[in-house]
Amino acid sequence: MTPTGRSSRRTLSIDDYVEGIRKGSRRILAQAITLVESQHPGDTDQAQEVLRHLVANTGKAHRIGISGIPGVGKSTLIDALGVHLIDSGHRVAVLAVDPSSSLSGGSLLGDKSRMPRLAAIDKAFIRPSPNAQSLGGVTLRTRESLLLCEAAGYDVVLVETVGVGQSETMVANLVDTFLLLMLPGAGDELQGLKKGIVELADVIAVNKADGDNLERARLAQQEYKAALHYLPDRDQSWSPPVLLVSALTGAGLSELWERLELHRSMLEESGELDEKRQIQLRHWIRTVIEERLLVSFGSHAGVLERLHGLESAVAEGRTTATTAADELIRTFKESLG
Ligand SMILES: Nc1nc2c(ncn2[C@@H]2O[C@H](COP(=O)(O)OP(=O)(O)OP(=O)(O)O)[C@@H](O)[C@H]2O)c(=O)[nH]1
Ligand SMILES: [Mg+2]
Repeated sequence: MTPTGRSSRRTLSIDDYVEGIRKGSRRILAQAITLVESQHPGDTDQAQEVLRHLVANTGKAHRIGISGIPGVGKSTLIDALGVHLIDSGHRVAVLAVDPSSSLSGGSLLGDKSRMPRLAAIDKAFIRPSPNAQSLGGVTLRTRESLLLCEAAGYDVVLVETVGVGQSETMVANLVDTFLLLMLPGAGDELQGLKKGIVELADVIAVNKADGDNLERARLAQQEYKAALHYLPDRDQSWSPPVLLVSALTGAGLSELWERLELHRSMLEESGELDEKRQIQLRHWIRTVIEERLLVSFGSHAGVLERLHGLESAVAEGRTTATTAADELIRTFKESLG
């Protein structure tokens, strides 16, 4: 973050943020998200104050997670779907959760250059993944950014995340509908069939069903449909459809949107939406507590003082890892006294 960036944000008051977002200003929304993403304690307090004022204006959007292995076409699909939605009167925001961004220092997910058509439209708002310390941190920031987008009047929020590791589980925990993109013909294992990602999916779409790929896409569709039968029934009222789409040609996109909307209306009508969001809120509180506790534990002077010695003791076989961990926790707790 540049020093000028910080000082220009500083000139905004809580009211400026709150009013600006309520009026739907993209510029102020972007600045508020920067505030939410900031690790600076002063910014955190201000961000929470802004969120407290806006929380009553949140909750109305259809929150959709979009996952799938790198290169499956998430950004291209978001670009095409986003334009389609805006044409039919929606306001679309795109956020991203990238677990690798904390390592690489830069984020590819949510990159505007991968969504050129949507990025050129005023009614769309696109935000790349924050570079936070941990996946938990990235997801927490994204959840708060999502609330800010809702308060700014976006009625569809698309969250792009890569289908490797734990990020899709975290994203499934902050959306209403989880869309999993698959490739025609790539191995099941590669695509997470065996890793439990498919269990999270509310809708599955085989992308790149175009040109020479079409036949293989149809085969993949049949395979995934068959594979879904072997999964335990997680939900009586909804069985995930497996669709064919082409983000490139736009084929199948209207049907995809119909299914996504159908899933959301099923949630609303059955009362599951409220239930789901309640569970997500509880999960959110726990994640914040874990994040906060880990940070204060990890920076606690007494803990740091003893850490090295205890690590050596474990390495040399003089004590066990659990005993060492318990001692550190005792040191931490005593200081809370
Ligand atoms: N033929 C064909 N190519 C596609 C389609 N969708 C995406 N592609 C191409 O696939 C490549 C990867 O697309 P992206 O949208 O960047 O994929 P992604 O899943 O967002 O990738 P990461 O963000 O890196 O995880 C690009 O070259 C796209 O042009 C499609 O429906 N058909
Ligand atoms: Mg992408």
